[in-house]
Amino acid sequence: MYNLINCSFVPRLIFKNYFLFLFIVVAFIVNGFFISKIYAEEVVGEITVDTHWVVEGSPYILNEYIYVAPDVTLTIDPGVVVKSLYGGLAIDGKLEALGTEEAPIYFTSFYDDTVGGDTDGVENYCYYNTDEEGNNIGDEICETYEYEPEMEDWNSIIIMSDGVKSTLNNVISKYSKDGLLVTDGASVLSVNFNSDKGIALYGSKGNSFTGLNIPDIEISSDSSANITDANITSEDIGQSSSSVSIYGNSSLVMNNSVVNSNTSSIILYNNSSLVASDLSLDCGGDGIYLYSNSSLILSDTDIKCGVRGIYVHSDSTADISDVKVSGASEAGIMVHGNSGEDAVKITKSEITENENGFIFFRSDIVANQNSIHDNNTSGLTTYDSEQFTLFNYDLGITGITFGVVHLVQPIHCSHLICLVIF
Ligand SMILES: [Ca+2]
Ligand SMILES: [Ca+2]
Repeated sequence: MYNLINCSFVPRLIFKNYFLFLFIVVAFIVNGFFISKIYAEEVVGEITVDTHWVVEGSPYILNEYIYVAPDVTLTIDPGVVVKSLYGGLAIDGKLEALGTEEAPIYFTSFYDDTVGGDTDGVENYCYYNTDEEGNNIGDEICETYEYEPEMEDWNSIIIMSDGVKSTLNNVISKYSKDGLLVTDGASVLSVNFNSDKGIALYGSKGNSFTGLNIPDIEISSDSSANITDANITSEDIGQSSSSVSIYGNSSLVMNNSVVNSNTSSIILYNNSSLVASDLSLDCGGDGIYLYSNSSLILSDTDIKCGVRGIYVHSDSTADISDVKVSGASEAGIMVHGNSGEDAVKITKSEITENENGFIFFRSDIVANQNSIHDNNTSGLTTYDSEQFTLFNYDLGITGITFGVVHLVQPIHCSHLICLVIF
């Protein structure tokens, strides 16, 4: 059963006239005249009672923002296809998008023929060839044109119901303008969300995403999220400053995930935090860049980024262990201007094949059991007059500039000397 109270079979005037005509003609051709099956159901206006979208009513067509009122639940069954041109979903109630791995739910362009049938039909156009005087030559020539889907064909899914947790399971979103926005105290519990546009969490706490395939995510304005098994990959150059942005008193816990882009992987600032493990970061800018009272706890991570692997400054803190950092043109790890006691701890990590391995100044650091080796210009650079103690398993440090650095080999590194520099 499906609820028709808020639905209409009458396509709106938003369609061009020929489009409306084709819509009806194609529907009749495919379904036959007066066969009860609905070819495509357009949804208009507000949804004000609990509503259930089912496969039999699919694809559902949205050509404007469909508003789901407070205390109202829109439930979408596995396998349902939602197509849109210029429209979207604005959830002020609750969205229960309950796709399965076998039958995901699609949100896509009205022009997308690959799922939910050929909803847009084809455009027919006819013309004559003419001579130099403009006279028609020969018979009328008729051809058809197929509209192909493009990015930004429709708007977004906005979830904005204060205190309500919506579900997005096995949802595939394509060709939207703004992806998924969760805001105003709403939150999302999601398993397998796949989108060619990113996610924005704004004033949204307690989100959970397991199995996430998106180009970028922005977490801001007192938001929080837990992300596991994500692939955050963007092929667009310069689309955003980073793949993952966390700012404005926001926090992210991220595990077992991959972040790839031409820009920076993860940026956090303005009193924000990241707790992460088992990450693989491959990027053109900075791997993890934190500043302005932000904090990082990071373990079991491989960072291969073009400018800096990890960059910590402006009264931030970092606790880094079992991390490998390589490939940076400036520094594997750069730390400065963090006033807290033991502000930055780096243990059991390998910093190798960067231009400079580890650069620090005006920060209290604890670094031990690290391997800093085979960096191009220097293994270690500090501009401070204070004394630091670093315990290294590997003294393959090619340069130490300025400052007072106290390097001590642990006992079981017998092939290396104990080095003290003043
Ligand atoms: Ca098409
Ligand atoms: Ca078509």
